[in-house]
Amino acid sequence: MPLQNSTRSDGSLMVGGEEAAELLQQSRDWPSHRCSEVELCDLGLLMNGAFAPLTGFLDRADTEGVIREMRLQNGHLWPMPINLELGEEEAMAAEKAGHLVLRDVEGTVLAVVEVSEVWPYDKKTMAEEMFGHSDEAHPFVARMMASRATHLVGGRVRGLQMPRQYLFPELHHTPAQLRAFFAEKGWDKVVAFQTRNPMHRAHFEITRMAAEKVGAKVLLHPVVGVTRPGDVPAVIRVQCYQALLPRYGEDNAALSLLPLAMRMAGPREALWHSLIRRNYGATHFIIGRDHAGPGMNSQGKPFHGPYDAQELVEKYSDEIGITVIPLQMVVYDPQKDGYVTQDEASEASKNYQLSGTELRRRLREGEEIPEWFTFPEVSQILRRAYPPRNRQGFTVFFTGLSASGKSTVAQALMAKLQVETGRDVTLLDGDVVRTNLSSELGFSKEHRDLNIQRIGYVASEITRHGGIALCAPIAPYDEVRKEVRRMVSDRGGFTLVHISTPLAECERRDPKGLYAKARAGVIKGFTGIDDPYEAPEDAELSIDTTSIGPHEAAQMIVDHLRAEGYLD
Ligand code: PPS
Repeated sequence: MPLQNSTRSDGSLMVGGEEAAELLQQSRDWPSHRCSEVELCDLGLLMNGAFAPLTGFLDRADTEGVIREMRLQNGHLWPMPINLELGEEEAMAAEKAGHLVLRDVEGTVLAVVEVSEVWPYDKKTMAEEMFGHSDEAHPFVARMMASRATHLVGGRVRGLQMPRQYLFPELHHTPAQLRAFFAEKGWDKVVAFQTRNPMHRAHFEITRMAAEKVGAKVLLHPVVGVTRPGDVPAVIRVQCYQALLPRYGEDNAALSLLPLAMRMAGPREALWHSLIRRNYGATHFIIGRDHAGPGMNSQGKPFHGPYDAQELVEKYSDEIGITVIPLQMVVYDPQKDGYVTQDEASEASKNYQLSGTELRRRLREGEEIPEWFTFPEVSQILRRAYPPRNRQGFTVFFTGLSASGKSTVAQALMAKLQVETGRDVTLLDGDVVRTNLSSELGFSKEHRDLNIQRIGYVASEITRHGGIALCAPIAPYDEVRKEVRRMVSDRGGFTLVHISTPLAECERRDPKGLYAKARAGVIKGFTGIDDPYEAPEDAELSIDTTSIGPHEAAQMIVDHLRAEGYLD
């Protein structure tokens, strides 16, 4: 029986009943691909109709048209390339079979792609055409460049099962469900608000003012898919939105989550967001200052002008099928005890501004968050998520040559911390890790990096859970140490301690006789002898144990942790 086009009139690409059973049966013979985080988001929104009029992943002509002209070959406005990225071998297999089965991380079959085109692509060129640059300070460019894919794959999607949403499943809706909800409620005007941040009072006022201006209800439509690294986790943000919702008053606002993978593409992304909100049934869409902005470039300059997004979307206003409400920044004016647009604000409002960095500092240090900035019910949730430093977990990461004294200082520090804090401390000593977690690894650069990544992963989990991790490997390479710093700092404190005891002293000590063996050529690739050690330039502390004993060294670290606020 030939496969039929079951694209439904609601834009959904789901296949049902016998047809689905047959497709699933056939899929056993076809190659399959585990979707990345971004692909999983894209697939879900293709399948539920949020990306209508797309019926699958774009082929080459559509991809190029979208990147260069923001149009599909059939003339439809569509600004964002939606592709599958594969390695060469996987791509060739998909081309040969003409079908590709898409799975989630656990291996569950979600969809089948009827492969129409497979082509090699150059990531740098694609980034330049799409973003106007290939600056890796841009989070999505960095993601693109880090990908190992070599080919793009296009083809129609036949959906079998929607990707599962574990986080607040009751707050995820298909476009058809949201449209039906608005119709049932008799909400004929709905203004949608996009955000990837917790909502403070300014955001609340923006949405309220926008709704009032056009006589509409509010749809809070935050992105919970892939956002900017370092953003407040979705689980916390959603609780903030839930707490804020009653402020709009009965029957004035709704909350629905959008599992979108943002590209942080500024103006182009604003246009995309508008089309998606139109598909979900919103009649109006707020575009504020620096919409979907990626922050600063590697020269410390903004990637886009603050109102570029509004201007671009304005240009297409006749075509997008949703009315854009461009909004200026609003500020708190103490004289009016309320929020007003910047041009209406009095001089005094200058003293009522709080940057994101300042907010995070106040949260971390347990300081007051003013009510004019954030409603107390929202601050309370943020506080729970950002405990002050003395209640956060932290990692002390030692690096240094063999026999430099890392393990001894780490042991002394562990004892001190246990006594002083009464908390549990985990010591991930280089030698010990190599007998369990990394028992199969040798000392090539690749294996050493893998060893440090594993230690970093365990330390980041301990830190995330509010614990204390001490790591004491040689960790001779700077890049992977920085990777561990990034991994851990996301979740709590990170202190790098360089045990900088010189090679001559380490060799003089030689407690395991390893330097002697290395000098004699019995051990090859020994750090400091015939293998590199990159001394850190970013260490918080540097301690030479030639003349400093372990207890004194441990005390220096305790003093540092206390000064940083991690210890009472
Ligand atoms: S690394 O580079 O961070 O992965 O090294 P690490 O896991 O800390 O392991 C270092 C311990 O292994 C022993 N050893 C060697 N060290 C360096 N180079 C070579 N080739 C080597 N072969 C074995 C050595 O005892 C190290 O322990 P410490 O405690 O540092 O002396």
